[in-house]
Amino acid sequence: LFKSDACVVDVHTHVYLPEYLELLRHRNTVPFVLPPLKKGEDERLIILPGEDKDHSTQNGRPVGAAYYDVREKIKFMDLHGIDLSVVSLANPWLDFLPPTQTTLDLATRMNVEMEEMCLDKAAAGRLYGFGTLPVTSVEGSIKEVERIAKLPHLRGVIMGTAGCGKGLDDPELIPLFEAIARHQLVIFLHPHYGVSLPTSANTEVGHSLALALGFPFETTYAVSRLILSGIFDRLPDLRLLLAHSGGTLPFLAGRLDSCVIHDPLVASRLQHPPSYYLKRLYYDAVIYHETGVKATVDFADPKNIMFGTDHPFFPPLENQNGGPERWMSVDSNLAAITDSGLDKTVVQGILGENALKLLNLSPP
Ligand code: 5CU
Repeated sequence: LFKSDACVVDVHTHVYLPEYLELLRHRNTVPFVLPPLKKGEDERLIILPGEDKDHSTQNGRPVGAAYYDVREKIKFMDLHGIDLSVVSLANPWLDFLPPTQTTLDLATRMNVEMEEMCLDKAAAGRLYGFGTLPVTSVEGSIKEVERIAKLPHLRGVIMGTAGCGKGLDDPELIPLFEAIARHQLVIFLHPHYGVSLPTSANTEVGHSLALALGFPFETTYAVSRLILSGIFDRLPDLRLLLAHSGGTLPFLAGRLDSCVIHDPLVASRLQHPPSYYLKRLYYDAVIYHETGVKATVDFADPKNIMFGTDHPFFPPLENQNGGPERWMSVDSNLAAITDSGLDKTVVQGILGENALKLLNLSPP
């Protein structure tokens, strides 16, 4: 499908570090890991809110070696022509743990393990990482940011939209954002919770709508609230990379501007309309369709957009030929970039050069 001499960097790729998976194995409320349904099959991952309650999702999804083994990550990268990956812990990170010393210590170990994974011989110098925060403790998270900044392969932190429990516009988070900006780290903002949607008679939709719509709606809402809090007037250097092309933000930015401008209470708190700040954020290109890529390029600076895969999520359902098989989820994201009619330099930027620059990565 795709052959490129450009450096390809995957900024949206996850791992469940072994100690984290072990923690989930010992839990019986969401998030948790269930034993295999049948002998010889993989364990099952149950992580999304309410996933255990709905008939169509209660068995979760298989969690095999691709979710935790660095060699599988590299095999996947080789198969898809990916030169470098910036790996992050997968959701729901440490969001569900209380602000205890145990959680703070776990976060420190997660970050050391992430650094070690990048240094693993099997990684052959092709991995970087985003760190994990014990986010229910702001003070603990600030200390962890100081540690992350000293780990040579970590370039930022992955964060969900809950903050320490009250969303990203919680004033309690300001010192944490200040620390992240001071250390020139990037926040990779990723959804997990979805949004409350009207009740429906048909609940048999599996994970599809929570992932396709709930995730991007959540990002859209959380980032809009963050912007309305005025954080970017206070911290113009705070760098945010938004998962899934910013949810629906490139598409809805005009409406957000108009509604804010017509609301004097909110407008008076901001120095600029929301799209001014949104255009300065960073976006992955995990949107699976050229319309989404083109909308993001059209809206934000094309230098702010970066290729991602969401590995190890969305693997092929069945391997028809038994051999290594390219992932449809990856190929749709690649095709959305390479077949979009965009300028060659824009395409090369999205595939890798923008990430090399933003995250200060050494090309292989
Ligand atoms: O399939 C899923 O549940 C997910 C998830 O939880 N997180 C993610 O990044 N992609 C897919």
